[in-house]
Amino acid sequence: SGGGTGTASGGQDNGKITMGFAQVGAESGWRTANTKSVQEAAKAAGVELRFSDAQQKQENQIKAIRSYIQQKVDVIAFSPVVETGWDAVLLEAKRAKIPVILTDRAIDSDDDSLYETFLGSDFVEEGRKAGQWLVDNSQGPVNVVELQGTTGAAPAIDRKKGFEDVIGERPGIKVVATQSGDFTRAGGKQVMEAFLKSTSDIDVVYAHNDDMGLGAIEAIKAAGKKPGKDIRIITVDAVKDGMQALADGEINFIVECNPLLGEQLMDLAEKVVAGEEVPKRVVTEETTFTPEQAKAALPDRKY
Ligand code: GYE
Repeated sequence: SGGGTGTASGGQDNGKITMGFAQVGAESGWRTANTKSVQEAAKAAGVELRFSDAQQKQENQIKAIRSYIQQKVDVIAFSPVVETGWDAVLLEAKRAKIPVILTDRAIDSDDDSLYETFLGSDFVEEGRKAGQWLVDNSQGPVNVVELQGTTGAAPAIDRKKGFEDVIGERPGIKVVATQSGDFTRAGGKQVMEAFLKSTSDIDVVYAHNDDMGLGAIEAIKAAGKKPGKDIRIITVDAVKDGMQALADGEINFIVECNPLLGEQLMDLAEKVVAGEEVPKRVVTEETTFTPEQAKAALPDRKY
């Protein structure tokens, strides 16, 4: 278990590392690409992967982690649905000497001994990039509606914050309505429909992911308006469907968030299980895309 690669662990025979991975769900194109990346990288690294899908519910994730502890896996990796409420179960893992790696999303806890490392994006920075594009590409008053990710999730909290920090420099740019669309296409569509009814003069949609932006596009079209023109759209992720909409001019700007974390995760897991030191924080590298850049990138886009 945690301390080494010996045969003492119930989770392994034949020297293979066993990883319990508690995934958030299958809410978005990003998540699907992330799951595939983790599964493929485990295979390539010879890591035995036990995989669970929490359907965006923290209680399911806690159950999955408890079951990995019982199974005495060598390492637990998970992408926390929400930021808070993890101390108890992570303390159980710690007592069982099973190291924990946070991937993609962080937790909010005073005790950073509850995990070895956190691999993932800088979501505040992503929000800042979205805000900066808007500041650089608008004049006069701008009414923004915001489609937030899952309530309490690190990317929702941080992407909101980063965006607000930057647009705060420009008193004319205002978020006039904000609500969670749960990172799903259906959620984005539903919330946008409501916004279109309740809010006149929407200039810009800021969606915390591509899927919600794509849902908003459907709602905007159904209301007889042109996405990308009558209402400009900024999203985060840069999955294929988002990039296609960007190339087609229906989205105006996308901030990239890289879901291909599998290889780095397996690397970190091997080191942690071998008792080697790893950095407490590993930030993934990301860029941004305009329509022209999306057209150029699309042919080679892997997800
Ligand atoms: O942006 C969104 C997904 O945690 C970074 O979760 C991830 C986010 C991603 O549902 O599409």
